[in-house]
Amino acid sequence: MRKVVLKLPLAMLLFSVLVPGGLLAAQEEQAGEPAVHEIRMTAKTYEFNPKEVRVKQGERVRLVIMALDRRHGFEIKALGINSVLEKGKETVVEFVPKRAGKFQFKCSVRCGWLHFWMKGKLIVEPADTND
Ligand SMILES: [Cu+2]
Repeated sequence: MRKVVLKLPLAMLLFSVLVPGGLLAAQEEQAGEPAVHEIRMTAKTYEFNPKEVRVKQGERVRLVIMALDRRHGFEIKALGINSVLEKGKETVVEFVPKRAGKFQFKCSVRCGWLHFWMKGKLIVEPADTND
């Protein structure tokens, strides 16, 4: 019986140590920091998933992209973004889209004969004007 009583607080302590991300997010919200729109993506020969990413003008966007099979790249020329995606790692690409529109993203590391077809679309919707 005594063992159980002793173990429970330890488990709770461990849990709070293991989830600092969640605690951090809560702190950010309290401080009035703008929310981050996080989107997880994967890249593999020859496609991005999702192929179409929808965000809002003026919001902070965080793309977390995992290259599954080899090194790829992620480029949005119009926004001056170009990152190398190392195989098996998550690459974080953060930006705030200033204007609405459709922007092509594509692989910027030659990854095979269909490399040039490895692309997708970022759709930036206009910021809400009715609030
Ligand atoms: Cu490529």
